[in-house]
Amino acid sequence: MRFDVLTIFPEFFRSPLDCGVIGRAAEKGLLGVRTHDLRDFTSDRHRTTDDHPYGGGRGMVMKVEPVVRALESLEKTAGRRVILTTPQGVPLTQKVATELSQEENLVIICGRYEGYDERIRQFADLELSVGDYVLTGGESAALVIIDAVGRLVPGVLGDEGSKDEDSFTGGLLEYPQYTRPEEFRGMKVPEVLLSGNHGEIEKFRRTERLKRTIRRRPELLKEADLSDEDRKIIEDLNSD
Ligand code: JBE
Repeated sequence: MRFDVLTIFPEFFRSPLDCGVIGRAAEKGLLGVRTHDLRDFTSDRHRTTDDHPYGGGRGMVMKVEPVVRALESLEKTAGRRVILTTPQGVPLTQKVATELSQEENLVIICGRYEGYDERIRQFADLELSVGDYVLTGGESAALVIIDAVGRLVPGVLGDEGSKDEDSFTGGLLEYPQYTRPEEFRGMKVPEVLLSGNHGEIEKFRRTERLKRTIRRRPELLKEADLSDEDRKIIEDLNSD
C-alpha cells in the first residue's frame, strides 16, 4: 500500500513514520509513505498556498491550484483513493479503516484548520474526520489514518491474529489484560486468568468485553456482532 500525502509540512511526517510497526513495515516494503510539498506546486515567488477568503472574514483559506496541481503530478491508478482530512468528513472507524486497507494507493490531502477553498472537495473521493475536535491542520489526522489503515495491511502486524481481538473488531471494546506480577500493591490478577481453564478464560474475557462496552460505549452494542450467548450474558448483566 502506498500513501501519498499532500502537505505544507512534509517534515512533520519524518520521525513518526520511522518508528514502531509502521516504520518496520516501511523498511520491509509493505507500506510506503511519500510526502509532497504543496509549495512545490505554487507559481508565485512567495510560494503561497493560502489566501484571504472572498467575502471577508478572519483566517486564511487553502488555495485550490497547488492541491490540484499536486494531485495531477501523481500517477492515477484504478486502485487510488483521494482523501481529504476535515472535521466535516465521515468519522474514521475501524470499519472504514478496514475498507481503506484494501486499496492500493491512498492520497491524503492535509487541509489547514481555518479551511480550504470549497472547490478542492470535488477532487476528493472521500472526506474523513478523525474526531470532533479542532486540530491545527490535517497533518496529525493524516498520521492517524496512516497508522489505523497501515496496520491492517496484510503482513504489517507480525501476529495476524491480534487484529481480530482489537477493540472495535466485532464492535466491542477490548477485555482487560494483565502480566506479571500476580500481585502489585495488593491489586491481584483475576483468579480465572491463572486457572489454565481456557473455556472459563474465554468466557471471562467475552463477559468483560460486553461489560466494558455497555458501561463505556453503549452505542457500540447496536452495531456489534453478538451471539445468542452474548445476549444471554447481557441480560444477566442488566438484571444485576
Ligand atoms: O478530523 N480531521 O480530519 C481534522 C482535520 C483538520 C482539523 N481538525 C480535524 N479534526
